[in-house]
Amino acid sequence: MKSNITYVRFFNIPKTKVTIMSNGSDILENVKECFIKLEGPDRIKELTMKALDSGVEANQLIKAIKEGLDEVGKKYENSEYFLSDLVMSGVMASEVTNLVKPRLQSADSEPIGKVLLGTVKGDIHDIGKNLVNNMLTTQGFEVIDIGVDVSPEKFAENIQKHKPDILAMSCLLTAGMPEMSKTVQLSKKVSSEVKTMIGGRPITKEFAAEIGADAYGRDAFESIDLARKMVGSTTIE
Ligand code: B12
Repeated sequence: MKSNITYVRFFNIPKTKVTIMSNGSDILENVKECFIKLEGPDRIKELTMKALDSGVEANQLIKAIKEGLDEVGKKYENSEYFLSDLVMSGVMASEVTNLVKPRLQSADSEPIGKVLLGTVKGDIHDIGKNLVNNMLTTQGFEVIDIGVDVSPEKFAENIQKHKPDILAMSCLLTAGMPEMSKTVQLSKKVSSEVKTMIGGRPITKEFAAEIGADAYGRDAFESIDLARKMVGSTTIE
């Protein structure tokens, strides 16, 4: 049975020992460890700043937080962590992405394509979606992010309103997958031109093919290549 007792955990948890950081991989291990032990926003900010100051690249940090969050997810699945722990991991991840964002390469002035982005109906997870937004924006796309818990109808309305080249959807809950399917079908009804790109933890290439989506992206980095291909852009390497 899950209980609120876990709130105490944030304050009692022993910190990972402060390693004298000799290289990037030590720091990245500490970042991952900090997530697994849920040491809190202040500690993760401190580690992220140290990592960035030591020349660790933004994409390596993003990979480390993903690995840390995967472990948190496993602990939640095993009832070792509770919902409040998931909330804490989300807060910590947002701290890292806020610090990392300015270090990502900034875009040229002319957008190379327009992307409508959102998380599907019933799903409020937005860390992965926000990473996709950051990646595409910094690589020269105009991204219209309509948030989380977006119904198929709201996606369709926004396709008609903004006329994007690409509809990008994120889904972290298996229960959200039918909504993704409905949205793909509806998007085809309202636009013969918009291409669909989907991603998120339970999503696979096979699922994308099954629901008629144009592409599946494993991570935010892959969304860049997929989006470029979709708009036929060869201008940015
Ligand atoms: C943090 C978290 C939360 C936070 C979210 C905070 C936030 N602002 O997003 C909170 C606490 C709110 C939360 C709530 C819930 N959660 Co939660 N959560 C997580 C956790 C630990 C991490 C998710 C995450 O952000 N990962 C890091 C990001 C970077 O990864 P990502 O989103 O997958 O994105 C990457 C790729 O998938 C890809 N990607 C993502 N989107 C897209 C889109 C495109 C177009 C492309 C190309 C790529 C792409 O790129 C990203 C990497 O670069 C996961 C466990 C896990 N391992 O995923 C559980 C998890 C997703 N949650 C789970 C559950 C069950 C819930 C709750 C139902 C719990 C509850 N009892 O209430 C609620 C659901 C609320 C709702 N209606 O949505 C389950 C889902 C199980 C399932 N199969 O459905 C998981 C898997 C935990 C578990 N192992 O049980 N959660």
